[in-house]
Amino acid sequence: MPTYAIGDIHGCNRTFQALLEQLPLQPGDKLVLLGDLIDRGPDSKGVVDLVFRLREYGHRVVCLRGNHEQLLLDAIADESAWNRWLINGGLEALESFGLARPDQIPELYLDFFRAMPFWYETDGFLCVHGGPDFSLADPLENEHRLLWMRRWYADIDYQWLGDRTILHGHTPEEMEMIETQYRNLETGRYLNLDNGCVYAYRGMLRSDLGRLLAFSLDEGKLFVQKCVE
Ligand SMILES: [Mn+2]
Repeated sequence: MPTYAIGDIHGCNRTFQALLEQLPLQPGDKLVLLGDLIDRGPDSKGVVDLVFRLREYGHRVVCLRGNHEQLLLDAIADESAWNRWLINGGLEALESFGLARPDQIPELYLDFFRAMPFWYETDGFLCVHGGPDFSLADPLENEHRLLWMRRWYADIDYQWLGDRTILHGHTPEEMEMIETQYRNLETGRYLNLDNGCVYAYRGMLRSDLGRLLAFSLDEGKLFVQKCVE
């Protein structure tokens, strides 16, 4: 089944749509969103609604949990965690719903966020938002770490990994570095698909960021869409 992994969308729904238009998508094709669909960008609700429509259209859409979806769920579970989410881009997400308080988010969306898996494996690819924690006996055992891990490439246990390749997001990376990972995929076995798309919208572009990326697991092709928010 043709499968495409997509990096951190962060509410950049117009860019998400533009990227999807680049893909030769057929009904039944699978999308794996690598987490952080929401927060910071202009239309978090629209991103989730688009996932709902894609599913109605017959696509299999696997939406991994990112640290931002976890911050939202933590806020729903405990009012004292509201501020932590809101100051980390949750306010923009809440505004996209036209709501003033986290506890007003409709159950339909909460169920969507609660159902997000922490990792997903398909066709020789291990997909996870932050990354595995190779300091643990089972690098996938600590769910919290999977959402927040950074700078783990030097610790990869290739025996544990076997013939799999890791696809991840969470840490905005410049295109040059991503392209190097892409060229070395056979040996390195990891690819970051987060080029910090939302930072173009936020006007915080200090470096070569601002694109949303998709990777075709079957053809090994990289698709690049500039932020159009
Ligand atoms: Mn993240």
